[in-house]
Amino acid sequence: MKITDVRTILTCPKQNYLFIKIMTEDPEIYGIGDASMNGREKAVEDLTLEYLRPMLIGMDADRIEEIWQLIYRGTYWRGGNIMMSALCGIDMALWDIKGKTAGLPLYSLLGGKVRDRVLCYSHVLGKTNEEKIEKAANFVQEKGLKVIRLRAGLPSANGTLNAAGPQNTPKVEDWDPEFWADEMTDYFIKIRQVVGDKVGIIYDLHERFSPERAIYIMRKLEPYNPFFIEDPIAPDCFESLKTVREHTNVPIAFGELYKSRWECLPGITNRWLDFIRCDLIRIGGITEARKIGAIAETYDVKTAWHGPNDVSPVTHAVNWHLNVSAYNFGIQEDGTVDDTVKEVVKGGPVYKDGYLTMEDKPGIGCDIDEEAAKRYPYQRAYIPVCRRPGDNSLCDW
Ligand code: CS2
Ligand code: MG
Repeated sequence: MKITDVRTILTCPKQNYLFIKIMTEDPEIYGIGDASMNGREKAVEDLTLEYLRPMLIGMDADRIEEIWQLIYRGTYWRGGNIMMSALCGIDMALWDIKGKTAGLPLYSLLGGKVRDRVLCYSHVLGKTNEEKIEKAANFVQEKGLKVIRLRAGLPSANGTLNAAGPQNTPKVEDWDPEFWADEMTDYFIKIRQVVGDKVGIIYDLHERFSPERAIYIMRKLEPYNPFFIEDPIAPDCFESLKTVREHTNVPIAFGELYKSRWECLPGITNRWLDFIRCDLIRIGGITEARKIGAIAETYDVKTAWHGPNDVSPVTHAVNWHLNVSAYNFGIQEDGTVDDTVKEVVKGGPVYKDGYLTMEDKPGIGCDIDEEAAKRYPYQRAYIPVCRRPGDNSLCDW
């Protein structure tokens, strides 16, 4: 079936999302993909419309692998976050078309279910530690979460969501990785005491620490049994990950900033990590996630695909299809879906008792209400930056 058009839908129902819609010769069959990249949405849109759209029109939508390779290798300047995000949106939309054409849900095309529902975790957010402690207790007792996630340093995730209005410069947050490590561990221990021993606690260190600070924190947390420690250090230096691995015993999840299969390789093949947690959008979609997942399975590494609120319910749905059909699934991060987002994006996983389920529909199972999307126009926004209060120097956010 020929591709007749590639369109974009850029909208901000609480957070900027960039969707890609691929139309086919059959007016009833189109595909939806997510190409959202927090803080750089317009750049991805421009690449898609100016360069990728003309070359895709007229191609056979069935040839997903061919199109993936054409965009990745055929550009010569391969990879990078902008290109991989556009490639992901296109890849998801093509898988959606394939599922709709076959009349099968995506998970069925991926080999069928190996589990009925998907274990998930949610973010404990709040402005003060007291608020977060109360939230953690509520998540476990009222909502039935089996695993919760804390994050180092940030009072809340408000800085990453941008419906508050257009910005001209990134928000600055105070942060001192050298001096605030003990606060990180005290907070974890308090939460452990409140939720008890049976609940899994994930700690997202958000690439914020040097290897030696990360090792210090992780060693202190070893007796409190973290489910995993997420992204303790920046992703750039593989030797640093090796060093952290060699000096601590807690499970490590890593990789939300990776943007290719090859960046994932050293951590997986050397077993410097236990959970690979790339963002599907950044690594090029379903086609690439399957390959990374298969390499991980070979090395006894589990998946924990990135799933914050700044990926849309379309990516959450794709994560779900991958999780339900992969033997080496570990856990899924669950973003809270705001009511305004639900106005724009229809479908996606549903939370119940610590797990995610999804209704059977052909393809990915999501659609965009384009009229609703127009009611929430794009607003320029930036991911915040961190500076040390002492000398105002920049550090990893
Ligand atoms: C975080 C993300 O979900 C996570 O684990 O690391 O919320 C991250 O901060 C955002 O995706 C940045 O846009
Ligand atoms: Mg993270």
